[in-house]
Amino acid sequence: MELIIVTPFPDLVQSPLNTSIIKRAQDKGIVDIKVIDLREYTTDKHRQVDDYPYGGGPGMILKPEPFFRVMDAIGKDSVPGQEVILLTPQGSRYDQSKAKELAGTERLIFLCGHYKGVDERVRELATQEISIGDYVLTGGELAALVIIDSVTRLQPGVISDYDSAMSDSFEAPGLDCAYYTRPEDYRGLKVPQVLLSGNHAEIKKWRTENALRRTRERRQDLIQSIQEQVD
Ligand code: 6GU
Repeated sequence: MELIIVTPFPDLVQSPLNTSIIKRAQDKGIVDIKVIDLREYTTDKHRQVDDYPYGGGPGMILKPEPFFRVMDAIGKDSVPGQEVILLTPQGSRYDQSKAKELAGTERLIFLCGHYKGVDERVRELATQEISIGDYVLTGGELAALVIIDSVTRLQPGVISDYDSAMSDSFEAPGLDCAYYTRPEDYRGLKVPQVLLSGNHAEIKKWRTENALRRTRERRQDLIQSIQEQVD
């Protein structure tokens, strides 16, 4: 899978991409991640990527030309089934089912918005617009990283224990249960006895109940949508 981030701030994404599981996925050749500096696709000597909005008002707007020139360079339709994603708080909200859908795409191109926004014509280049939640970020880079992380871990061979991914919160129909590792007793905080029992049926039952209780306490909205799926 090919992942391309187009941004005026390439430094912002480098360290997360070169660490831990995402780095290993690249080293194994499972994902190929490229970062394109939007400034390299400007034509003026100041390499300016933003400008004042027509009609006035506060804030700067990302200019259309650098984005169009990047897309000319990487081939707008060169990969069948590719998706061009504009990251914006106005996009549709990202979730695990969207992650699964995008995980099956041959090539994803991320266009990162910044400042007050992007020139409306940049939307012509995108096949979809995504937001990662109802809050405002300074730019689309962190959102692109969130999506890249979540689709990369779904690629076969990235996470060694497939079962570990499938029991995650949102893969299983609610939140995940609590986990413990050694020591058994840390400063008086004890591991539930059942997990030390070796009784696999009892452990499974405890985990199911623990997960359900958490979901009820923390995410009533999820209980409702699970209920609606059953009804
Ligand atoms: Cl994709 N971009 C920005 N700037 N803010 C956001 C977002 C994206 N998703 C949530 N907030």
